[in-house]
Amino acid sequence: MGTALVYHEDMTATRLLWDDPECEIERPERLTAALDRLRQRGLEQRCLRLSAREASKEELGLVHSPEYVSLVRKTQVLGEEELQALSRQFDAIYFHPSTFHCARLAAGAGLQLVDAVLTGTVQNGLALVRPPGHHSQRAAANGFCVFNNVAIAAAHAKQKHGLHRILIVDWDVHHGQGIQYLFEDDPSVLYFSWHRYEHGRFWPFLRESDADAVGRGQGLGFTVNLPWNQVGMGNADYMAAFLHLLLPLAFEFDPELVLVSAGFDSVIGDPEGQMQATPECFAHLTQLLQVLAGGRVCAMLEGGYHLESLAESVCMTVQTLLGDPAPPLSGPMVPCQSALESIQSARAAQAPYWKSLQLQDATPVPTSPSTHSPEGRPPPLLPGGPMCKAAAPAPAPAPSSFLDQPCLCPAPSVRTTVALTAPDTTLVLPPDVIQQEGSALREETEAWARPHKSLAREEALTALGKLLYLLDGMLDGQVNSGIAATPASAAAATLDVAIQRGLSHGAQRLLCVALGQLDRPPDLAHDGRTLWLNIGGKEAAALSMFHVSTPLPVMTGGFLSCILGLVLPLAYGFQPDLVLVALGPGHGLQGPHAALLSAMLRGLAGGRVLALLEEDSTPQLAGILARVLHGEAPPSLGPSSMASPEDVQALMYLRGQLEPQWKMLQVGAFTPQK
Ligand code: X5A
Ligand code: ZN
Repeated sequence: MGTALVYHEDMTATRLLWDDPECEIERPERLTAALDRLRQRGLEQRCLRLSAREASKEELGLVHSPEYVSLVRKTQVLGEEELQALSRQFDAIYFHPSTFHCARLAAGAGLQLVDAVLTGTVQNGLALVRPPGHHSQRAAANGFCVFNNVAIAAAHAKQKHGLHRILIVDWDVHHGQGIQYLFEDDPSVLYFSWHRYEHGRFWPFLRESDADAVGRGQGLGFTVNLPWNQVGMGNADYMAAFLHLLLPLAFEFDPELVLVSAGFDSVIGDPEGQMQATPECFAHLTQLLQVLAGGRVCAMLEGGYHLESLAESVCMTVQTLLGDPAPPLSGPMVPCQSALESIQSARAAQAPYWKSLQLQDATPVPTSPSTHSPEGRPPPLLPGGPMCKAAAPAPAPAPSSFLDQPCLCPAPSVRTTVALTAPDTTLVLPPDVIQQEGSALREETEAWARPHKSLAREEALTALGKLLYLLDGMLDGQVNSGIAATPASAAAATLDVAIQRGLSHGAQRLLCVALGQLDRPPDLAHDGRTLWLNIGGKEAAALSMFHVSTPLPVMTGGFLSCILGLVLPLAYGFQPDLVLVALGPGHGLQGPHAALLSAMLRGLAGGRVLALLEEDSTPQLAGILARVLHGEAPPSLGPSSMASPEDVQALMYLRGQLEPQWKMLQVGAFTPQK
């Protein structure tokens, strides 16, 4: 449905007119650098370009006092001396004769974006604005911010569009205390912010930036602060924060709209943040947010002072909003101790208000699940063979070693290919290519099928031929993702062949998520090249770190914690370059659940995901999966039920078994007793 890019050149006008080392980083080039890079990448041209308008006095009045708005209006006619004197009345602020105009455009840009998304003109978008907004308060400018762009947009979405639940994700490296103050008692706005804190020793030095500030009155639990107490937080830390803190709450909240205070001073290279996360991380954060609110995501620029990193991160965000798959994350996916402590303390502070956090943090890790094997003892973890270390903290081969292989080049010309037998689906593959007696593909298909009795029938053989054709397209980099069908009786064998074929044709690490009754192929080596994850097994079991089975959670809440707390941490830790998702016999997944799982797995392997369905799946299921793999937002699941005690038990058991090897599973660290 499209992505809006809201901008106005006039917003480059405001600038610092005197000497002030604290404020000099907030420069006009921030906007031009971001926009130039978007053009270079051809991303700007793919967006719906909207020219920003000024917010009205009434619109500014949604969050600011009339006196404050007129004070800012008066700066238009002040001389440099007076501007400087007024600026000194606020913390980290400069005024310029153009400030009022720019700040009204910045707020107006956010309003236009929200209107475009909520009227269905576009699916999502980014407002590239200056000055930023999240520090500004009802009657105060603060931290380069004059009007609170995101807060105004949220108030407008409530007032003009009648929304009841808005999620604000503030990934800027500073605490958006302005947004926090404006909505602290408002349960219709869930505000999440992570920020450099260093136990209160970092600007803006506020006690209320800590994890125990959780909102007040009706708004208790609707302010979520994640203070970083050390610099150097990286991709694994940010991903862990989303998987283990933000997303469980966000799904439970079930927002109608997601606003992002998109500051990029949290990226590597930024002088303010001193963090380590790479620009690609913002593609992943964006993609994770796109599964909420039916994909209605409005991002607005806040900070970001390293021009190169800023431009690159803005491109990653826009590219992802446009539906392109996220580039794989680099570096070992191991959150640091300090990050884990922060995440744990935020979870503990929020637990009284969120049922998605309650059971898990209250349940002691069992040594054996109640549902486990009749012998009563779980099988020991196998060491995992020679490649075991590949997925351990210091991966060898390093992820980058496979990223430059030709079969893995990004952005294939075809994003999603569909190979289904149903007549009403777009069939990209000519059937005769596969069926032709003596054709190369036919012969190869027959050779792969020979060891499998279930693949002897013509229908099974034809389906396998199509799947192999599609898989080859993916491995060659011509096609990004795909969806294929197979007769139910041939599902296991077809999956087996797909795995072997993937591994022998260029995939270094293959993640297979098998739903329903699909056994791990018997001859699959424990060499660390395949991570086998079965959802729908009889019991929770980790036969090795690469062979995990868990029952299908009965409740939606359990399904969500299974994805966020198990599947994605394992998947991100494994760093596959090919993902197979198979909906096998008795998978029991409803369309929206299957769509959500597939949408989230798209974050792996550069979106190189092949979904395998049973032939008699409904056209609706095939359709929804094809759309999601293509980059469309999955439908929202609605308010989620609580996980059942059995669901939680299975998850906690597996976490206990697997945490030593898969560090992304860690939800928190125990703070040493003082
Ligand atoms: C929007 C933003 C930072 C202010 C830092 C003052 N403001 N030291 O990133
Ligand atoms: Zn900032």
